[in-house]
Amino acid sequence: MSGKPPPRILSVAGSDSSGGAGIQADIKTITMLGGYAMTAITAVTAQNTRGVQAVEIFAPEFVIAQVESCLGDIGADAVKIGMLGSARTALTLAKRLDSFAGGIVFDPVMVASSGAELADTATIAGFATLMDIATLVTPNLPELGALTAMPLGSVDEIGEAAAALARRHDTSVLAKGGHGEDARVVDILVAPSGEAMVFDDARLPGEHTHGTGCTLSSAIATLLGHGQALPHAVRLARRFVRASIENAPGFGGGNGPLGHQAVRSLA
Ligand code: PXL
Repeated sequence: MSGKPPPRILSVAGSDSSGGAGIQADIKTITMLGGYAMTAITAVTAQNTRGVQAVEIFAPEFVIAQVESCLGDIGADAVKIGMLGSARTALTLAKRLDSFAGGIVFDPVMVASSGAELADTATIAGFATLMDIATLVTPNLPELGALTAMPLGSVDEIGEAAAALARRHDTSVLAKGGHGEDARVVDILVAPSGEAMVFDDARLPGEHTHGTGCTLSSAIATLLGHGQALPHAVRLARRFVRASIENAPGFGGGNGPLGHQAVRSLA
């Protein structure tokens, strides 16, 4: 091998058989951004661009066994957490990662872009323990609303809700505005101190956005693994997501996948 070894990134998430979201989006993203991808699979979905047809959830012990296999040998520089499958997996994983030294990016996945539920009420309650140990939590607006029960009618209100969540769990929060209807996609990054940074871009045309949340969170984890500071990791990860949306292949009859394979360079 020449040069520096790649950052080792562990994705703890669910599998999307259609390759657009979940573990599959994570592996593509981590690889395209020069990371070494490892996985601990929490659940397997039979899924396509139109919806989720079936789900098998793995026992927490089996999820942790996968985490141990990775951390106990190769090790990891950063961890991305997505769909969890159960409250017990959330709690067990939080305990296992409590002493983890690298960055932890937690995407509090509740609902697939097709509308299918990917976390029940107990699992969402279990998110608190993972937010407590996360470096960054990346809720979209519906998730931020569910986690804070605060109004999200304006950029100011979204910033206040993100700051409340950041303070409560001593974590950074990236409130993602992609689920809004506005012509601009505004994401707000709030540090535990309440310090905020706004990322604002024109909304891209097209509805092929299946897997954007997974892609963004695993891109941030990979960039943290490369040693980027959090704000710059967020900036570059957003660029990776936007380039992937611009290169979406248009597959499937529903909300189609991104074109990770086409993003050769962030320059
Ligand atoms: O993007 C949320 C998400 C996370 N994990 C899995 C998914 C999806 C959305 O479809 O399928 C496995």
